[in-house]
Amino acid sequence: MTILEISPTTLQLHPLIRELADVILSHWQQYLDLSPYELPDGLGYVEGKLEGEKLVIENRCYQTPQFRKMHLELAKVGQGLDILHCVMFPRPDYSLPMFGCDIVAGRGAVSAAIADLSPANPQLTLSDAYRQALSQLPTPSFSDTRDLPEWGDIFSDYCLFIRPNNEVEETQFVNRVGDFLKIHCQQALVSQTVSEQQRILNLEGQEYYCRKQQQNDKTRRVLEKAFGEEWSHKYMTQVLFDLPPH
Ligand code: BLA
Repeated sequence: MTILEISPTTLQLHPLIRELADVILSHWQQYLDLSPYELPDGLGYVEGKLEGEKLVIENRCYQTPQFRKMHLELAKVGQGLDILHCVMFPRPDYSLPMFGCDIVAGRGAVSAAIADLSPANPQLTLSDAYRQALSQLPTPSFSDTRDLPEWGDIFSDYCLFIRPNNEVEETQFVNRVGDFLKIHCQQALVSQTVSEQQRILNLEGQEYYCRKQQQNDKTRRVLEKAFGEEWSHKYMTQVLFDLPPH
């Protein structure tokens, strides 16, 4: 097992983002055999200006035998907007869903907290093993659930999309994402490689997922204001949601 030094963030972030980042990194370290993954063109740490405010992005990225790329991004826009973004891209030789998570906190309050294990196959279905494990989890209750955007057909029935209203709900969110990660890591460790035919279907599923995520105008707008159109297009298609190589 490789021991990787994971440095704590230097950014001042909303406590929910800090807690969730810790939960994600500790699950990765506890369950998986991490090696570094280099993002293209020194895109590990970037700074830009959004309407005169500094946008700072810190990336951590790893790979394992089952995952091509596990990306955790923490971003801060001036004093007003903190963002956590995380995606685990499975290697297409394994039939595993995509873990994805996004938290957006503006001026102290979290406006969006979303987490899912999203199917990555043309049928858009989770395997029986995942359904079985997910259905055993306690049912959370949140006062403010939000509607998915129109590109959101990629998300599973288990997708959480909420605006947490207090610390109890924030803790419930973090715990449930921890449950998702534990199930995902445990399933990944026992998963077997698939046939070439299934591998192609898994690739198609991941491509569909990425193309849909690339349609998120809210993410694009934040990036474009700070870094311009060309840079943002490259960042969304090569760093956040790059298509897996064939
Ligand atoms: C929403 N994402 C948002 C919003 C912003 C960002 C500002 C709007 C918040 C709100 O409506 O309250 C911004 N997110 C970012 C930026 C980055 C980012 C700048 O990750 C990166 C630098 N997005 C993801 C992943 C998922 C995701 C992995 O990156 C899900 C697994 C979902 N974000 C997601 C969804 C919305 C959102 C579904 C709501 C979009 C909408 O309502 O139109």
